[in-house]
Amino acid sequence: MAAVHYLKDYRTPDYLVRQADLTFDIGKEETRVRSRLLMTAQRAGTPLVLNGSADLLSVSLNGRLLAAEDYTLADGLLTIEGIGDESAVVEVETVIRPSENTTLMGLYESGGNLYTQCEPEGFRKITFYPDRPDVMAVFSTTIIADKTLYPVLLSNGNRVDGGELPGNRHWAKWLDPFKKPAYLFALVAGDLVRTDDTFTTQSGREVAIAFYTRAEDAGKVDFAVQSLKNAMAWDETRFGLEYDLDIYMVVAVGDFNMGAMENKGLNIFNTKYVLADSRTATDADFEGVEAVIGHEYFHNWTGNRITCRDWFQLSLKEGLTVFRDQEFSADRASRALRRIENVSALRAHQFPEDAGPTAHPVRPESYVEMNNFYTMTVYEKGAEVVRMYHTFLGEDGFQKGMKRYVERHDGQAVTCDDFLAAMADANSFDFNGFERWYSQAGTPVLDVTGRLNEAGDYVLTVRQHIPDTPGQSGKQPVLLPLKVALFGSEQGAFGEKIAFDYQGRRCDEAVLAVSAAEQEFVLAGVGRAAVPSLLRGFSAPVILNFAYSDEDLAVLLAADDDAFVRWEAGQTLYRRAIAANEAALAAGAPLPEHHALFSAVEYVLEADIPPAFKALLLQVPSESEWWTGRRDIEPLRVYRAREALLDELAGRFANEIGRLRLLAREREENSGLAAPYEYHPEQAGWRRLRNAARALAVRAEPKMVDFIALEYGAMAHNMTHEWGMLQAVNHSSSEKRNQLLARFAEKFAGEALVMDKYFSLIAASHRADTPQQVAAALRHPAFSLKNPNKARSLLGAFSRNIPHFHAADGSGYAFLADRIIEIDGFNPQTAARLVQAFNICEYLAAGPRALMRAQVARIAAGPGLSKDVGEIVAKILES
Ligand code: B3K
Ligand code: ZN
Repeated sequence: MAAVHYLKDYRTPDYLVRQADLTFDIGKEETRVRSRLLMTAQRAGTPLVLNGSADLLSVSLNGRLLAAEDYTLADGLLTIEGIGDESAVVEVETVIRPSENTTLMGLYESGGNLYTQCEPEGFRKITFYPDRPDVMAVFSTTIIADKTLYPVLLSNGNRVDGGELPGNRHWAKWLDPFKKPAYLFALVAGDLVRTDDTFTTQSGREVAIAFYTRAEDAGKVDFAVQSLKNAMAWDETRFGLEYDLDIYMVVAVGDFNMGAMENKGLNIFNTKYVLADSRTATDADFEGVEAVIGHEYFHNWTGNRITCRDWFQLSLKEGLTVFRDQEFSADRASRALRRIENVSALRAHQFPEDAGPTAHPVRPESYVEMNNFYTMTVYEKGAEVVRMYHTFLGEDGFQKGMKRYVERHDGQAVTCDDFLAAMADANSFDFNGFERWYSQAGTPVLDVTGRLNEAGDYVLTVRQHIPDTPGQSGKQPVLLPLKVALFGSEQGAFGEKIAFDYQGRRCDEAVLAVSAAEQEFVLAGVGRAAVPSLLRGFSAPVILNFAYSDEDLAVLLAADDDAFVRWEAGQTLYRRAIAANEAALAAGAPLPEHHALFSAVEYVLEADIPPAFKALLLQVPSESEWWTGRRDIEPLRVYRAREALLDELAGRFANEIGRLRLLAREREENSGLAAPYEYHPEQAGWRRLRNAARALAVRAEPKMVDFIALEYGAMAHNMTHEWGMLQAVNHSSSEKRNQLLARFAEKFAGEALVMDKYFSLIAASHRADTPQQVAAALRHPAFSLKNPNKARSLLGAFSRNIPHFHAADGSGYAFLADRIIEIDGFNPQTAARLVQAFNICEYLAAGPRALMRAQVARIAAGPGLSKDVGEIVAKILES
């Protein structure tokens, strides 16, 4: 059994590292790493323990080479007893083989170049070190390598020295003056092309910006460079935080386990989040680049200067930094839309996680493999927790709290409690009950009722409960902000915002502090019928139930000035319609008419609503969002219920949708912008609407596929269009669909990121022959399971393809299980992500549950099971 790490076992480190001097001697097959650590004891007489799994060549202590009996080496720990002194110089020499490292953690090779990934515990694969975030040291890094193979030698901080060596070799020395934990260490060596820019900080310092890519990708970094400059300026104006080194480097690599990594001064990025031009990237991809570039930059303060005491505190930096990147994107463009997109993603992915076998608090209490805790809960729910401080305190109060946090903790490794204390102290705000957001898993449920009392006050009753999750029951209510307003529903006052008195103030919106299991809030002096607008802006990450009538929802959809509540009114109608269809399918009855939804959709199609928002209003909740929290799920029935609804809407509104499609096309093409097919938020909105309308049009009229095949060539100069067209035809059984996809694959054969899109289209198709096409894709020359982007594109998309993944004979489950077992053999982290498609197991109806369980059990019983995948499948099987 793999070891479990517990938060309650935290102890401050026995030794600190003051200074770490590293030398990497890079050879063709092997890299030798020498490390010289200046350590100081924090507890007298304790043994010195270093983490490491590299091949150890030698250890010396205070200049004396240790003999084998002077230390022990077992289970990844190097232990030296009886140090005695307060400070010690430890020198360690290791040898590593980056080209054999398929885990993409530690130092590894990709396309002949070398890259590192150390968070959370990759540094120990390079050398022996106290590999924990509360040990912060000043690092210098010297890199020696062949000049031809590795002309570029990079590490954290500023380059301080370098030179030539005999035998066509050269060296460079980097010094990072800011102390940091080992997880922020980075090294890159290889043949890369540099794109330069500069940024002048608010205090007038000039910072060099350098983006490194393969030569053929250099033309695709301009948007990312500009995004970085925007992010640097934004962090100064909104947070008062300035960059601190002389240079900021970003390196793009095609083989990467996640999105990007915030290593001090030397970010390493998945190519997906750096490279973007309108020929190969969709508008959504551009937005992803902007967000991730911002995210990694913002970590410089929230993560790097102030880091986590231990990995249980991961959300301290991730939740806060996601909040910051969300705010950056919102300030750049379309705040209301960004909010809905964030909420939609949270509900589609984090809510299921919080209701499933791997549910864990924002601050987890235990882990087997830390990599399994880079989750939607730690990141996205964590960001919602930070947003709630903001909602309670307002922008000024929140910034006061941030200032206090930075003043108190710069240069330290701290906890989520420290963050809460800074927010509370700077504002003298009582956050009692808020701390439970960090310790309790599960999505709180609010059951709300409202009534007009005899005095003419509107009284809201709020009941709160938090469902049990694995290992946690009997939870306490949390403190949360419930933002509310009231709207008139009567003739003559339809959709008018109604003012009320709350806490001695006349207002048209209030933030209610919900903190008890049951509470009443009186919005006084209302005096007439009102529809409550609840959870405005999605003010807390909860499930809110209120028995709205269809008429109430129509009021909110048409008149609410809060985009989230407006959108949510539509979503509620969609959910009701899917539920009704599902019930009819279960009973073998004819599908019902959804009158309230039909009028709502009619309104949305015709009303003057910004295009991107209109597209979001036409978005029907996904299956996973719909079935979260339920049991005995019949995936295929939910799928059919949802598809039937989409077919019905597409058919019924075919004319309106057709008109909308033409309007969107015209508005996009005549938007008056100089470069009509480049990324621009306004044009992106029209393109999004156009793609949404096109998909519905093809659904209503399958023969449109022929028309699209004709139009395709003319439209194929912009990836958002290409993607929109291919998505629209992707489920078609016509041979034309295959031809279009083949043409796409041929055109972009040399573009790895576009080929990812091709593979995800193949795997997402509802066509009957998708399993065969997916099997063929595995053998495609551009495909490789070893590349995480490829594995995720094909297998991740397949695991979300309801009819095929949940095929009645269990073949979809077996197929995915086979691939996971294969991937687990070389990249456990990627395998552990993919295996979470099986999280739903226990919540399925008996038939599919048995089939899925058998596959999970087969994975669990495999001989080479990693602790990454092992931890997840154990939780699924225990649930
Ligand atoms: N901090 C990294 C994630 C590291 C993941 C390790 N499995 C990227 C980010 O959140 O910015
Ligand atoms: Zn992050």
